Amino acid sequence: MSVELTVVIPTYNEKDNVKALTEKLASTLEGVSWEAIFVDDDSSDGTADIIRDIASKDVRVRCLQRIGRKGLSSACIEGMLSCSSDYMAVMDADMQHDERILPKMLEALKENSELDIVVGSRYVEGGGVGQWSAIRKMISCFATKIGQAVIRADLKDPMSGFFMLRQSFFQEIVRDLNGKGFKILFDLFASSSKKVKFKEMPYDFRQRNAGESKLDLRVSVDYGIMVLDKIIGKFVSIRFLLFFINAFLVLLLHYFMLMFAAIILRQSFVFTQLLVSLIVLMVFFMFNKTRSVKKDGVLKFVWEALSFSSFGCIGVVINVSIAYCLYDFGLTGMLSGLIGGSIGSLWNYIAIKQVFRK
Ligand SMILES: Nc1nc2c(ncn2[C@@H]2O[C@H](COP(=O)(O)OP(=O)(O)O)[C@@H](O)[C@H]2O)c(=O)[nH]1
Ligand SMILES: [Mg+2]
Repeated sequence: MSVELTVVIPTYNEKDNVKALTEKLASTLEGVSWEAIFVDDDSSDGTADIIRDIASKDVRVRCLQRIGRKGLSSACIEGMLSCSSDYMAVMDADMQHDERILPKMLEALKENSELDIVVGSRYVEGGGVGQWSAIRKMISCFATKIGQAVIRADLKDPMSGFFMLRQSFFQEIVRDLNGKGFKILFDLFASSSKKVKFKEMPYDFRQRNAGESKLDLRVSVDYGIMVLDKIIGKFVSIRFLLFFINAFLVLLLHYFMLMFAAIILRQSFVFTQLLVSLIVLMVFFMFNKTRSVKKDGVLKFVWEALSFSSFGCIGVVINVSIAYCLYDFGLTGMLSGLIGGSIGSLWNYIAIKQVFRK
């Protein structure tokens, strides 16, 4: 019998949730021919081993383990690409999404062949966000408003991570997806060239079952970049624009700190340039780090900071040597410092990003 519904579940450090979720799926989807694909980004807590163990006893379960890659949206896309069923659902592993509405979502898609997608919604009558703090409610509301404005659809919950869609609709737009960050539903709507036909189905967002949320500042930054990409991406490459903004801000910081240090410290040119370059390197690291203490633990974070600094130090040596040569040649301290800083930043951007960005 062929599989009718695939449930794609992105996981990162969810070892205590996968078994319970599989059991819930099995009971709620009784009578449906389903499969579950867990897409795990090489969790450090052994989530993939647990999924494989479940899969060895239940043929409906599969583990798609990705090594060296990260990201909720791209995990969902790869999960969906790996299945051939007519209908696909995406949901979190932590039981915040109410699996009991899956059969109703499936029914809605089967009944109405015009529908592309059914969205599990917290913001329609009957839905809710549970016990969120006022600040999280505010941030979500803000992100929702921006999302609605960009996709120009009356979708009440464009930030939802819980939905079911038709394989044919996914195939139509998969090549246009951005695939970055957390907001896959927004990506689907914003990438579709035709008007998406959708229906929202209410559910109450539950408390996380076990483990910790991976939501952090990076998620908001990625969302901002994706929104920008959808608005102006047709005219100018966002990566190109970000490169320039990044380089400009680094140089501005370098310039002001150099000025400040020259006035306050009154040390030799080489010492000042070295100190400023190291501080700028650390600021650059904080903005570009891929690991977070919350998500990956202290050890991985410190390891990335150390390897980043060692790479960055090569840039600093290049930068200070060039700056010193120019200074010795007769250029002013500020100009020599800035030229050295620019070359050092270029090294940081190209070399470090190649090594650390995944
Ligand atoms: N594969 C993969 N899954 C992720 C990643 N980040 C988060 N997830 C999963 O995506 C789902 C939602 O993440 P969660 O931290 O609960 O976000 P929140 O509900 O907004 O707090 C969970 O099942 C996570 O395990 C990632 O980088 N890769
Ligand atoms: Mg969650």
